[in-house]
Order: sequence, then structure tokens, then C-alpha cells
Amino acid sequence: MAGATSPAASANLAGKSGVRVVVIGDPGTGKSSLVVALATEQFPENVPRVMPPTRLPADYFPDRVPITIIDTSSSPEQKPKLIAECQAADAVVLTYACDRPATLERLSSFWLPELRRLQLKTPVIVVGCKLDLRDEQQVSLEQVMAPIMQSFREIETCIECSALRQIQVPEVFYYAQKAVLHPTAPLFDQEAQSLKPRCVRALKRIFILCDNDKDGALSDVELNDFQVRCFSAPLQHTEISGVKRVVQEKLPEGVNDNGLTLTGFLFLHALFIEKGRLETTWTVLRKFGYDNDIKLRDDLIAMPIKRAPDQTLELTSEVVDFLRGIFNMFDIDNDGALLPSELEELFSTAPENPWSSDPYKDSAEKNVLGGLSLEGFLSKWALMTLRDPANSYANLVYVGYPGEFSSAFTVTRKRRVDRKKQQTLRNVFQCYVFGARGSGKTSLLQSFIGRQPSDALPSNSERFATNSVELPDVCVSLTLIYFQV
Ligand SMILES: Nc1nc2c(ncn2[C@@H]2O[C@H](COP(=O)(O)OP(=O)(O)O)[C@@H](O)[C@H]2O)c(=O)[nH]1
Ligand SMILES: [Mg+2]
Repeated sequence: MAGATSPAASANLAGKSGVRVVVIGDPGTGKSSLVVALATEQFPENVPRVMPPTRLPADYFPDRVPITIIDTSSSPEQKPKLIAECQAADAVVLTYACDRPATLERLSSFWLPELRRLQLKTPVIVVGCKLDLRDEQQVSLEQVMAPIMQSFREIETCIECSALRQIQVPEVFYYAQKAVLHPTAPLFDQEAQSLKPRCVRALKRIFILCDNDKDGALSDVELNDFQVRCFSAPLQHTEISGVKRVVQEKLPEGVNDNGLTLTGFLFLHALFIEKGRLETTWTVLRKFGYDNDIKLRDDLIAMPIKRAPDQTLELTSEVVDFLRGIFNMFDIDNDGALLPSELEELFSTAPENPWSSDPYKDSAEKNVLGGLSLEGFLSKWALMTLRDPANSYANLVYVGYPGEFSSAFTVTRKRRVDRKKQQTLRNVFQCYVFGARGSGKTSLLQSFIGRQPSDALPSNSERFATNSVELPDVCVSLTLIYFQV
């Protein structure tokens, strides 16, 4: 489809029609000439002070995403416009002139701090213009830029170009587009020179999903299936052994008799990223449904179930069975409780442990070792489902639940109907007690848990109560959960 945005790219554009690049920098550094040279493939003898917005067609670069380039003026009266353009941009091209070292100095003394002051998260491409005028005796670009890139991590790439000689002009905007579509920051920690935790967690989940026989390694067949799924192209036998050889040379534990291990898989991705091949890792992540924050895309976890305000969602027995299964799988020491370390391992394929903060943190009883019982574990899932079904579903998927949203949750009957029939099918009840601090809310709820008569329970059910949770200031909530047994 001509002019269409590729699915991988559109997943990242969040509804926008293309990438917007703003070109900023000191006057006379060559901004406007750069824009004209790109659009016309010629060097303009005379350029207007500021070029009107320039649109590159979608097929200009292989990613098939249209680019709009915004030229700017750095005159004081244009400052509000400059700021507005920077705020609207997906990437910033920041220029200096190779023949004027003062303009290079101004990057760290003025421009980069100014962008920081605006609290922009946009990637920056630093461009040395007028490469044809560069003094050959000068130190290399790497030497000049290394300290600046060290202090300003928002710089994605630096490059030199000449609009006059048509050297590396399209490359400037290719890198700008690449920085938007395949950003480094979510994947790689430049300081530590390692994959970021969220990236590791997502890749671990992908690895496990591809390890069909669950032997902890990707065999040649599994590697090939992975390649076909992500890149729509099979791997040759020699390519597979080549990849494994590279890994094994650098990291012996990256490969074992069964194939590529998780360590090896992660090492490979770190290697791609270090070599600037970010699009490889991004393509893999996007194929498995991840967005730019390395979370599952909203449309994949959106609630397809319509419900009235007085209806809530509860776990189906299918999901409860699944959760019992993973509870037992991660209860390594088989003591009927998940220790904090076992729970961390269970959620190690999710972006983070969803229960590490309130209101889930202390919402279920723990044993003396800090272990969470099956009852407490299920209660937390029920509580999360009650409060935030999309997040609950996302976490089910992260920990390996293969089913659809609609098989994970059921909608309770409307309260109105319950009242008329004087009977409820609900298994989860949440009550709130309001009152001033210290007036006895928590003790009231605690004694309620102890005293509730068992004949009030639905037949054939176990009752679990999450601990009461202090909500801001004047409210305490208690969740009572019944599971059919
Ligand atoms: N030699 C050389 N001169 C250039 C190049 N690019 C721009 N210039 C010249 O530098 C001056 C300033 O360029 P301009 O595009 O107006 O800079 P702006 O103020 O940043 O937009 C003009 O005289 C251009 O002809 C280049 O690549 N090589
Ligand atoms: Mg100009």
C-alpha cells in the first residue's frame, strides 16, 4: 500500500500521522540550507531566513513514515515560537558549524541546557554543518563529541554533513527518524552499558514464549520459528550456527547442548543495540505487542467487556486454576507460600512487580518469613481485578496466561438485580469505612473478619479476606473474596 505507514512504525506513532523534526541552532550554522538541500538535492545560493515546513514523502526512507521538517529562527522575538516547536517535535536536530568552534561550544553552554530546562524527552541529533569548511587538522568528531554526549544523554547521535557538497544530508534526517521509531533510551542504559531492566524482562518473556519445549534454550527449530515470526524470513543453517558461534566465543554460558540460552539471547540483543541495530530489538518487541514504554500496547489489554457502573469484574474459575498452577510452580521450596524472592521471580516477565506498592503491598497476610499464601495470592489478583481490570489482565498475560480477556474475567450481575432477587452471584465484596484518623476504622474491620459467621458464606466456598487497606486519610477498605471449591 503506497504511502502507508508500516505496522511496526505506526505502533510507535501513537495515532500521529508522521514524525516531526525541528531544526534548531545558532544563526548562520546552516539550518535553512540543510533543509533546502534535503528537499531539492541541491545547494541553495540564497535561502530565506526560515524555510516553511517541509514534508518528505512517506517512501523517502524504508520505514515509510512521512517526515515533517520545521526550520526555526533563534532571534529573541521568535523565542516563544521556537519553544512551541520544540515541544511539538518528536526529534530535535541541533546544528553547529564545523568552521566555527564557538557554535560547538554553545551546544553545552546554551542549547542543551535550554532543552533540559523545557523538560523535553525528545531525542537530539547533533549535526555539524559545513563539513566542507572543516579544518583537516581538527580533532575527530568522536573526540569532540564524547564529553558532550557523556553529559547530555538525550543526544542520540552526532553526525557531520555538508549541504554544499551534498554529503550525509539525508542521513541527518534518517537518524532523526530512527531515534523516534527505534529509541535507545527505553532499551539501553548508556551509563551502565547494559540492557535496561524492563527490556530484559520483556525479552525474557519473549524467550520463554518461544521456548516451546520449555528446556530453557532455543533450539535451531525454535530460533528459526522466532526469526520467521519477527522478520518473516527463515534463517539458514549456517546463519544459526554463525550466531551461536559469536555468542559462545564471547559468553560460553550463552549456548548449551539444547541451543541458545536466555543469557545468550539477552547478550545478542545487547550486541545488536551496541552496534546501533536498535531496529532489530524493537521489531522483536513490537511483534510481541510491546509499546515504547515496553508495556503491552493498550489495544491488546483493553477491556472488551461493557459493564454498568454497579457491575464489577471477577476472576473466572479458569484463571483461578491457572493462578493456582503458577503459584505451585514458583513455590520452589514447596512450603505453600511464596517468599518475596519467589514472587519477584514470578513477576520477572512483567514490567515490574505490580504489588510492590500500595494498595497491594500489604493487602494480604504474610507468614513470619514474609511468604504469601495461596489465599493471599488469589486475593491480591481479585483485588487488582476489581480495581483495575486492564492492569490485572496485562499482568496475567505477562506471567504466561494464554487466554483472552473474556475468558479471564466475568462481569457480576447488576447490584439492582441482586437486590430484587435478594441473592448475589458475586464472589468479591469491597467495603469502605470512613471516619476520622484514629476513630477505630481498622479495628472495626479486623474484628468483622474474625466474627463473620461462616453460614453467611456462599455454599461450597472458601473465604479469603485481604487485609484492610488504609486509603488516603479517612477511609479504610476491606475486600472479602469467596472462591468456589
Ligand atoms: N560552505 C558551506 N556553506 C554553507 C553550507 N551550508 C550553509 N552554508 C552557508 O552558511 C550561511 C548560513 O546558512 P543558513 O542556511 O542561512 O543558516 P541558518 O541561519 O542556520 O539557517 C549561508 O551563507 C550558507 O550559504 C555548507 O554546507 N557549506
Ligand atoms: Mg535559517
